[in-house]
Amino acid sequence: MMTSEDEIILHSQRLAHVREWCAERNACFIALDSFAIRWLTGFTGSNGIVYLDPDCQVLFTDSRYAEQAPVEIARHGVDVKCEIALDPFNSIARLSRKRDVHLDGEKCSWSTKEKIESLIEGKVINAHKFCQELRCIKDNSEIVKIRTAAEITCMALDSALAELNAETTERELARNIESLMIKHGALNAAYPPIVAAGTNSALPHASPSNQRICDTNLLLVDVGANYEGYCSDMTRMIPLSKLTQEQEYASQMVLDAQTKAIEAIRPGIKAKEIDGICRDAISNVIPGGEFLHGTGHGVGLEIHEYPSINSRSDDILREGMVITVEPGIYIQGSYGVRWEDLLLVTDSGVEYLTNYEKRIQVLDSNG
Ligand SMILES: [Mn+2]
Repeated sequence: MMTSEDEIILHSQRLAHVREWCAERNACFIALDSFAIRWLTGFTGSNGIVYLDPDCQVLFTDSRYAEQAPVEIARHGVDVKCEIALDPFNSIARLSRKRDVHLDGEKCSWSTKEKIESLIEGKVINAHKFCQELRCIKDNSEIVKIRTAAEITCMALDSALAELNAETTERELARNIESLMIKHGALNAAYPPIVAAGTNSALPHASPSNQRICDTNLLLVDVGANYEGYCSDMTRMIPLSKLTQEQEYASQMVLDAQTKAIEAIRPGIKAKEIDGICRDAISNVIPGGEFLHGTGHGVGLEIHEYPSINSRSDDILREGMVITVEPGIYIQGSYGVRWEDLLLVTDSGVEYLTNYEKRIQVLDSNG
């Protein structure tokens, strides 16, 4: 895979940005998780640590990646020093001198924290908020990848549904969607697809079962592809045969709530306001129907990233964020409805990254 000129500049800029942040507080920064490491350096291996301070940038990894790591780093145009080390913490302690070491506390095990603390002279400081903010505004190369992941998802869902027959089970459809995504260029599914027919749709995170889909009248599909590390996320309701009046009403109400919330999105709006619009629009519209989760989340290298769109969130939406809006109503033991789209926050509103049809009801047999 070729790396564009833009991307080469981007990775160097990202590293420079974090090192400037270090310089401002005379501190060091380490990235321990593969997502942050990939974002900073382009290295895609499963094990490594990126160490940054105002004067130095090092990627530590193990001998399995002795060949891959320098190649990937060079391809992304960053002059990170690559060191193969079984135990990099002594080196990190030496490099850090008396400075504090900042890291993402959400990505660091307790034992790793204790180990670093025992070796360094400075303190270990949780820089979780800084790490979240680093990646929440997507640059052009990231948006292109996320948009491609979304397009692949839509193509795969379309083909998989066209092949649906009376025998197809939830598990088979989930598998078919996944393999079609790979056929269309995805690395894999961004998360295990949720394929929930009939009563299973009442569970927001149902595991696909051996139930035959066409024995039921409605299907919930929550799928996303991973394209070059970047995720997409989308949920569609598929009417299989005539929905009951209540199901049709629930589906329409959730879709209307989603549309209304999306129309309100603009830079500067509070995430909790978007959540409130959905919650106000769908609470108590169906007897026994509950909205069991938050309205949405950021998407990028990880399927769930900053910001969070729920009633407890203090996050503010900003231009360049990629987020989901996914209200749902679930009636225990009966059925559930959720509509989810992936959206890019623009300077004045949003751009839909998932463009897949939304059909509430099956076409009348005589119409
Ligand atoms: Mn989602």
